[in-house]
Amino acid sequence: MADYLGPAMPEPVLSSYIAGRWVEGSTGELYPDINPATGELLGHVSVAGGAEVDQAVEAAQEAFAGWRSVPAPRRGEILSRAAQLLAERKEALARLMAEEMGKVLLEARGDVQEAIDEFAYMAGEGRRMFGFTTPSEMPDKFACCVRDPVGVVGLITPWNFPAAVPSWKLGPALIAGNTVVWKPAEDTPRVSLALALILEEAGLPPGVLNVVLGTGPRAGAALVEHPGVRVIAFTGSTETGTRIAAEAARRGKRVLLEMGGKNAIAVMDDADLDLAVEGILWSAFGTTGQRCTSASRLIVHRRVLEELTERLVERAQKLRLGNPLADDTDVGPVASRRQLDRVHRYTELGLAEGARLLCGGEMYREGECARGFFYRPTLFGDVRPGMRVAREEIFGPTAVIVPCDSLEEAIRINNDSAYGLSSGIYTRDVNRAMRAARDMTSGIVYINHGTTGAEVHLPFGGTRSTGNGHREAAVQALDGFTEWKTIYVDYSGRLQRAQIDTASAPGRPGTSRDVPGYTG
Ligand code: UN1
Repeated sequence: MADYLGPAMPEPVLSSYIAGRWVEGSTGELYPDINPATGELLGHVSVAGGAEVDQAVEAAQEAFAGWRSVPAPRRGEILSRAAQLLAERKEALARLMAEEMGKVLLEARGDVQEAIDEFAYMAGEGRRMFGFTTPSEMPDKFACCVRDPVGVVGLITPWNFPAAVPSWKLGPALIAGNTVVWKPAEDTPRVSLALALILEEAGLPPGVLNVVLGTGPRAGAALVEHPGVRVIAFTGSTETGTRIAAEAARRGKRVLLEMGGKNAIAVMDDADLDLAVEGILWSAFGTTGQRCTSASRLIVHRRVLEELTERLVERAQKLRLGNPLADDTDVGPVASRRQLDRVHRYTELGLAEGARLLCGGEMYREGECARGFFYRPTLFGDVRPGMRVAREEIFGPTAVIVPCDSLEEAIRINNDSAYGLSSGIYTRDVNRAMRAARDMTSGIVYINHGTTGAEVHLPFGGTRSTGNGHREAAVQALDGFTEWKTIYVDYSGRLQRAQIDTASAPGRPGTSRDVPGYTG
């Protein structure tokens, strides 16, 4: 761990990292960094406030001119090196992540791998960053469009994907030539600092990426309000995202939002049930149900309802809860006491709403899990689409089964949601599959696959309250972090008036001007 944070890291109290230096929080407060599997104290965080945000924005502003002028392919080389360093340290970083937020090692490795993929992909963008050229309506005039960085961007990221999700924002922001102030989640300060230090080791000049460790209400709010920050990119709850959007609108900022989900998997009566069971377990209980893309609604055709339910319950009960660092652990803890309480409140709500608890529904405190924040994988049956457990994001190992009678009904239930991130459907009928792909109105649709597992070179994001129209990852992510600049080059050597001197268009009535080669 110390290797990661560098010899100068003032462990066990973690500080913000601004312009290449450790900066203690001026609030004078500390909060504990806790291992959710064991309850063990990993250290403390020195809480940054508005003063550190000001300092970080200033550092990013100072670094901007230099970073912007580094050719994009060179910036790409730095990202490429970062990808390489991450690959070399994948195991150690994954362990750090498992310790800090409880993701099982297999998935923590996947999280780091996604960051590796994203940096490698965005490194290539440094040699593309395509704009376009198009003919001018005037003779002897050239027209093209290029992407420009916007300036200082503010990133606010969640604890559930502490490497992958930040990389989706850092990759495009940095390759495009922006400088960054990043406020990572309170629960994952170590992984965040480790990632930032790797980028610096790869060659990022000081001040290009600044990490502010603070709370949402203080550091996050200060970042959103800061006049020097042009773009805010946020992943987190819909409630916070909506507040950020309102504040950003008042200040004329661009805001990129990636918020909640209530993702559904539909299972038709012709589905391969073996495959569906595997996909559902992985999507509902993988990452302890704490992915934005986790499946928390299962829309099941009545003809296979009984069989599928039985098989799911049997398998869910066999999932092994335990230390995320152990190879045979299937499900780790939820990330914090706060999350644990939230998940349990939804169990109580489901029971109160009249849903049938099929398995789970309680905390798990046996053996090595005694002191951690573990919750048994939970399934509810007899759920109607209108129940709150079928409508609200729980963000934990809980899925509800909603019966349906047809493909059309499954699609209708899927779409009738405040959210629209990811949907899946299991069917062997290609016609049904294609109709679902066409009519499911989420940002991502999987055929014969669960709802998780997005790849970095395809756009990621959702419809309705999941987002605000932007996409992360893939080339589309550049749209959030760049301004289009249109460049006209007039090489005629005389005044040419667009829209006025229309004689250059044969057959078009207008002012006759001396157009070489044209005698109209
Ligand atoms: C998230 O939960 O915020 O598709 C991201 C997936 C992962 C990313 C999830 N590749 O589930």
